[in-house]
Amino acid sequence: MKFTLPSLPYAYGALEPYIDAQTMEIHHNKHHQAYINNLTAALERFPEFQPTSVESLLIDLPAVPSDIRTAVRNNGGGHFNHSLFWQIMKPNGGGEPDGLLAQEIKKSFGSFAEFQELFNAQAKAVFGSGWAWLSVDKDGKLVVTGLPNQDCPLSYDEEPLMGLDVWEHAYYLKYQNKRPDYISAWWHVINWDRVEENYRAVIE
Ligand code: MN3
Repeated sequence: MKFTLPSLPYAYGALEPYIDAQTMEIHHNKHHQAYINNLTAALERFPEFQPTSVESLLIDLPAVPSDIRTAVRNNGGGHFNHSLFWQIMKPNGGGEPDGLLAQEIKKSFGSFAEFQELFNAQAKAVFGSGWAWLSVDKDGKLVVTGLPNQDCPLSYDEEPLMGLDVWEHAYYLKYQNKRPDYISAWWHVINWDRVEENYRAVIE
């Protein structure tokens, strides 16, 4: 199984002014690539252990040889999480979702505004590095969580629909210490069509 860097579905500068081109380039080309390199290096130590996908690794971390389990958790998570992150953003994105997901958000959280408030609170509350997530739990319910480092909802029996990277490398060049400003800006680049697709893939 060979892991490769997915190309971005838009140019590095396409999410300006909300996310700057230099951050996007370093984030994609250096950080994401490093997770792939480190994941590959870890798995090369156990050639008899052949995963079928990065998802399968994260869904069943206890099945990973214990010597490389932490490396797979961090770097496999890094690869999966960033691959999803690039897809759920787009230029001229933002606004509010419609369709099935919008109905479910309303049912689960009361309103889009209440969902957004909860998601923002989780993103702000991540201590140090991590992500905020909207996922579907094992009972089919929408859940908003904050997870540390590169932990992936898949490892918690949840299907991630969208995630916000709040590692400093995701925003520091433009926003410095002002994580809340980055979080507010990010809502302008969400690709709701893609998040809706992710939701349908889980429930259908
Ligand atoms: Mn990142």
